[in-house]
Amino acid sequence: MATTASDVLVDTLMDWGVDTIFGIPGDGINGIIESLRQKQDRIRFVQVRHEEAAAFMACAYAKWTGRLGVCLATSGPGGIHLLNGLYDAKLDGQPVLAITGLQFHDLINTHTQQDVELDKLFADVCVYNTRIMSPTHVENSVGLACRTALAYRGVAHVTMPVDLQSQSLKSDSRSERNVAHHISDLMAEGAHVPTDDQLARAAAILNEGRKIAVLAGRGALGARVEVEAIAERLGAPVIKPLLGKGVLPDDHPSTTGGIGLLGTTPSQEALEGCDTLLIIGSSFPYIEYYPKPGKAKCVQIELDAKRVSLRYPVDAALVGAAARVLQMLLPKLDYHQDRSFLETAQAGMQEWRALMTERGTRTDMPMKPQVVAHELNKLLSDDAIIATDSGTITTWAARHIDIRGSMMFSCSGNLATMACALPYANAAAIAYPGRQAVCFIGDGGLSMLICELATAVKYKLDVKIIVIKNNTLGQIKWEQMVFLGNPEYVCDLQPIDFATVAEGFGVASFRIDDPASCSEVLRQALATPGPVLVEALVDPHEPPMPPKVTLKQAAKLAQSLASGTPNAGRIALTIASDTVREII
Ligand SMILES: Cc1ncc(C[n+]2csc(CCOP(=O)(O)OP(=O)(O)O)c2C)c(N)n1
Ligand SMILES: [Mg+2]
Repeated sequence: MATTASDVLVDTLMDWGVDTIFGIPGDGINGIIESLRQKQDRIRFVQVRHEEAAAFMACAYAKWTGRLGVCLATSGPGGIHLLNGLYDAKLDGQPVLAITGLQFHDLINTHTQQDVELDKLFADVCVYNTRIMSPTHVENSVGLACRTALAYRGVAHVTMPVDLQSQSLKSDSRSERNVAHHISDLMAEGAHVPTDDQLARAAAILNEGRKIAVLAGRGALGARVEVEAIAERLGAPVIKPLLGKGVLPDDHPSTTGGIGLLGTTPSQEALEGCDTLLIIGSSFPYIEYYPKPGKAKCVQIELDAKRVSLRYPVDAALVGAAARVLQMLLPKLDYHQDRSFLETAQAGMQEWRALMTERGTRTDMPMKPQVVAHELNKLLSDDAIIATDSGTITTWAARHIDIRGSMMFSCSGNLATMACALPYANAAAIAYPGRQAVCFIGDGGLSMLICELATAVKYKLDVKIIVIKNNTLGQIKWEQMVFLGNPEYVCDLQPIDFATVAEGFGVASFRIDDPASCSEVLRQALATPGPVLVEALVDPHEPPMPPKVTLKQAAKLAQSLASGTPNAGRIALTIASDTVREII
């Protein structure tokens, strides 16, 4: 049988270690699908129900495994659907290859059907982006696409005219310069080690620091031992931006947990009070939470040189992978005898944990959303993989789900898109069968890609979906009120009976609306094999309180309540009773 251009494509992917592709077939990629059919014993195609989910799954597969994630979509609409997931990968720095179909090579740009030049459309999202011109152009361009996505931690895209896909390699005339097999699949990783001078300068700053705070983000995942060691040496609290939640277990004595609107008060106070800041693998985007420029000396460890001093004026920068650089830096650091800055943070964390327990154990009806996250946390395995979505649910997950053991946690960090959590959890279940894969999501987010319940059923994925049903786009409701002082508008959602919908998909389902039975229902749900959905009906008026409420925020909220927010009385009462309980 003649080798086709698509065969070369699939063989090249396999040479690069790709064993899974997420997508939906279509008439613009039938040649590629045929090659995948023939090689299905060596590379699996996971069929989703919306191409956006395929791109989210490719991104999540890369996040969970550290490998290249790959998605495939047909010409025109299929490719267009990928975009949001591809931007998620771009913004969170994940290696993803998108493969799409293009119209017949001699009809492009003639108003033919599905005539969308996807390479032009994807220009902004890609680190590598090409239109395949002939079967002999496949091996070198696809190899380079894989290499570039991995080397630059970004999105690569190849699009192939539909007629080329089935053309045999022999039928094509190879240009003279394109010598057959002139590339290999050897992936070389740059060593990126700082010089002795750079290390000495960084060490001097850290040795002089009296109140040192560490900000450890997603670039520090996998450097747990080294982060623990440096925190211990410096007597420094470790603050974890959300994508770095897995860097240290949440009960570790050095960590003050998350930062930002969904973070903890001790993290915010550590950043406000430090005289020295050590940033490890983080581009945490909320600049207002960093110390005021010039207030603290700053050392940054960062893989990507262009991100040095991105959010804070840095005094010493060490470019390289977190674990390796920390190993080089550690021997140069003195043990800090004065532990008072850390001890203040630890005392703050005790209070914070008591507050979270208070918020997570309330018996009020309607049930508080924190109760669900709090009870779920107690039941999760130490190797669970947790995906969460964008909304108030991000705050509940960030604060009430604790990292233990080898747990992993992710969400759409920098794009902060809704709808990713179910594809992320499905990808986790595919990558790690046998581990608990949990999707913690809002009713708005789930309804956007609810079709992916079918993917979970089709592949018998062991995913547990916890949908927090408040019948509103909660996060936006609070933003309208607290940031702008406006009355809430167009956030209410038409209620969906998710438990019944899930049954229609063939997903086992449970309902909770009472804190008294919350733990037991969650326990049953987690113990049920295969895909399971738990619909948790919660109080829509429970606010995601920032770690410290500013006067401006309080004034805006009052303004919003006074100027016609629906249910203003209920909201005021909820906030007042929360505050009174917490003070008592
Ligand atoms: C694709 C997309 N559309 C809109 C937004 C803006 N947005 C952020 S959070 C949010 C509300 C999420 O609602 P839901 O999923 O119900 O969670 P809740 O806030 O109620 O917990 C919206 C609309 C977004 N981040 N992504
Ligand atoms: Mg909601």
